[in-house]
Amino acid sequence: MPELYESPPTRSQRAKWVLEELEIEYTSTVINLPEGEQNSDAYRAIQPLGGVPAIKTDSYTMFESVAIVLQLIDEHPEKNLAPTLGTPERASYYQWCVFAGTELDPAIMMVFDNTMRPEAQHEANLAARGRDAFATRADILSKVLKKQDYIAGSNFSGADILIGHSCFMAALTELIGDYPVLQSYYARLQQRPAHQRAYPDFSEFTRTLNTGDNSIQ
Ligand SMILES: N[C@@H](CCC(=O)N[C@@H](CS)C(=O)NCC(=O)O)C(=O)O
Repeated sequence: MPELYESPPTRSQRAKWVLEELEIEYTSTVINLPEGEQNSDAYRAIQPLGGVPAIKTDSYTMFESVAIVLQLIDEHPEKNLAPTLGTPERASYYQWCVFAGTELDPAIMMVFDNTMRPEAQHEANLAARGRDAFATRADILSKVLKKQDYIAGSNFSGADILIGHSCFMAALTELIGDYPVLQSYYARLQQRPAHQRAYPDFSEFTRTLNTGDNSIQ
């Protein structure tokens, strides 16, 4: 049975969401980030950067939220969470999966780090740069999602799990409000039972974010 290393609510939610969508039984180890558990030698042997998520299966250990989602979906082709290999739809799927990790995450995290991280020095100019970067990317996504329900076409796929988590982070950082198309897309994703299992009510966490009682990284 796979073991998920997680710290809710972080990018480990992507791995949890895909496990839930694929109906894979798994066990979970919570890495307490505020307590620094990610820096233990034991965890660094699993994830050398000390981040979450990571996953350990009978045959491999891996990290990187985007890669974990892609790998688990490939192991369960019967669940149809990725378009057929070699098709134009598959090209779009790869594009948006990578876009989530390389374009959306850095923009959103720049805003998060400079507005919400309790222990950090906040730099207003960096927050503004993050907002600008997010705006450009949100416009690109909105143009696509105006024409179709899901980011890689008419069917839900792993790309929606990856971009959907970015929408969660964009909601947390109050970035999504200016993008109604993105908001209704995210609302559609939130209706999925697997999403609801992976993203329980995090409002208590959000409430304590600025008090320093909690931390997300
Ligand atoms: N690119 C990595 C980023 C992983 C990452 O930085 N995760 C954050 C939580 S969202 C973390 O664990 N930070 C703790 C730390 O780096 O000490 C992924 O997508 O899995």
